[in-house]
Amino acid sequence: MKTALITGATAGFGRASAKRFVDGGWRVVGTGRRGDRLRQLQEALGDAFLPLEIDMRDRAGLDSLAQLGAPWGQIDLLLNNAGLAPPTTPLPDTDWDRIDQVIDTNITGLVALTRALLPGLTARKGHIINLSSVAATYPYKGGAVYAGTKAFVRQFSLDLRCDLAGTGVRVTSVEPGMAETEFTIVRTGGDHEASDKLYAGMDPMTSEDLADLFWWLANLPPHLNINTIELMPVTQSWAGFAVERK
Ligand code: NDP
Ligand code: 8X3
Repeated sequence: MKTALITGATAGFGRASAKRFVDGGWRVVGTGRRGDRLRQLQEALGDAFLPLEIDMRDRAGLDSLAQLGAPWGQIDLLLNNAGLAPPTTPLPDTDWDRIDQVIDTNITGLVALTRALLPGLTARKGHIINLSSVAATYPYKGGAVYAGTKAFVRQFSLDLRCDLAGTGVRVTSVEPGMAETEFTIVRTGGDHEASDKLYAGMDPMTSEDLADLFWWLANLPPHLNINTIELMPVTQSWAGFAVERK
């Protein structure tokens, strides 16, 4: 029986992935800050799911994940999924605490957890799937901090592969476009109307779409590494450059 550690299992991609992997016969350790959500998930998924209330900004909490005993500590897949975005307001108008929280969660927490788990993942020839975004590649107004963190995640993933050459550990950067989760509700500080409007009539990707992708990646033959994978709903594509005219 294989084991996945999924960060951010209380909502969106992470929650759907916990279900997908438990349904597929894996053991799943799921983390997040909302303990009530984690407990609900354990009630739904049963003994194959271990809920651990851990904030990605709590270094000691992240380190404790490397000390889990067997079988939960025998991690084959680290799904670095937890993440969030600050509002798309101009940078000087964006609250510093929101910016700090995003950088700390999306970058520092992800690196700290990966570093803590690498010895075990190396011993087991495991797999690391990191959540980047299309925002890492395509700039948009108000995206600077969020997109910057996701560009970091993409490059971190690629460079980590160099360090891991010869170990058999796989690393994949997943770069999704628009998927309807709690992402925009969190980004806007709880504005459900803004979130509904953003996804209205455009058939966005779902958390289950992403969970299926992670499942596929995790079950590829061990000689194969998908370095990066970018995906969007069919209804999403690119706009042109912004040009100033006199
Ligand atoms: P959701 O807001 O639905 O879920 C985010 C998850 O991250 C929650 O479980 C939340 O748990 C967890 N999380 C956030 N901050 C922390 C923290 N400090 N400590 C622990 N857990 C934390 O968003 P998505 O499912 O959409 O996002 C998942 C990932 O996918 C993110 O990295 C996001 O940037 C990325 N992504 C999302 C896209 C989209 O369109 N939805 C597109 C591209 C990438 P809790 O609040 O309980 O702590
Ligand atoms: C989330 C997708 O396009 O809102 O990573 O930045 S986007």
